[in-house]
Amino acid sequence: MRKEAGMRFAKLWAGSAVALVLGAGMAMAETGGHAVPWQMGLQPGVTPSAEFIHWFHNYLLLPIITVITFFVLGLLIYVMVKFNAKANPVPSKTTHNTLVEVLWTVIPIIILVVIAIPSFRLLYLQRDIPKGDMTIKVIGNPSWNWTYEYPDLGTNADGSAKVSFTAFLKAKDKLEANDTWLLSTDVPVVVPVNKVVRLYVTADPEGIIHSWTIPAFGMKIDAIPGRLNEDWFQATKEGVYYGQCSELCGKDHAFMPIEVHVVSQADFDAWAAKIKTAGADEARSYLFALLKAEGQLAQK
Ligand SMILES: [Cu+2]
Repeated sequence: MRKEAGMRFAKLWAGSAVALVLGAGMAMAETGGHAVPWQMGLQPGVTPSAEFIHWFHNYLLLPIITVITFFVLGLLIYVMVKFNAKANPVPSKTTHNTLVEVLWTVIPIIILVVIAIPSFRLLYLQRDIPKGDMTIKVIGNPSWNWTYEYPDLGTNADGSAKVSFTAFLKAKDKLEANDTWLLSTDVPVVVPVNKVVRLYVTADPEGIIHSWTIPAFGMKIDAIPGRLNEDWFQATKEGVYYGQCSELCGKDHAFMPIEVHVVSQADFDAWAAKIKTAGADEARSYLFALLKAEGQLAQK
């Protein structure tokens, strides 16, 4: 009887675990680019940095902390059962044990070294910025929005970029079928797939500190007034990716989202040609029409 109940429980547990994993996998495959309710784990990564971060978290840090947590829990339960006043009325007066003391010093050192080696490799991958295929300058504004400049698409006589636009939160009543409230912007950042994009990130000199983030790119960099920060990403999958300001910056901190469209080189070139002659709005509509025709823009 008991064994049957046990089997039923095991089957139920295995069933739910499979459903959970499948569900999470499906949710991930479907969304890409932003978090979803009841999501398990991290958003699918689409850059070398994000993939490394996910490997580091899922296959190294999480298993190690799980083993440590259960080991300490086991020790606590053992002590509570074996050495409580009832079970062990006359306590031992032992104070030192050289072997145990050496073990609890050396084992944590080994664990930290095992964590440190890939951790430094990840740090080098993120901070040793490769030669870029293109550059985007990102400026966090005190009015809670982001300005983007594409110096590669031409500069004016005074050195300023010809292509420069400010992305605002898309108003709730302007949302289209494929938009997400608080994540979609009126004009998105557009980059070509598989290209190394260097970012120069700063904030308005009279402004406040913001932080430019895309979780799926595994990147987060502060935008600081009077300081130029540098970062990079290489998105390997076409799609729409979202982020939000990640530095508490003031009253509209929650209303300055980031929307990046990773598109094919041909689509990027078409968008770049359009934005040079027409405005950012027109280039956006043009690009979205292109993507829709190619069946790439989700139509919910
Ligand atoms: Cu901000």
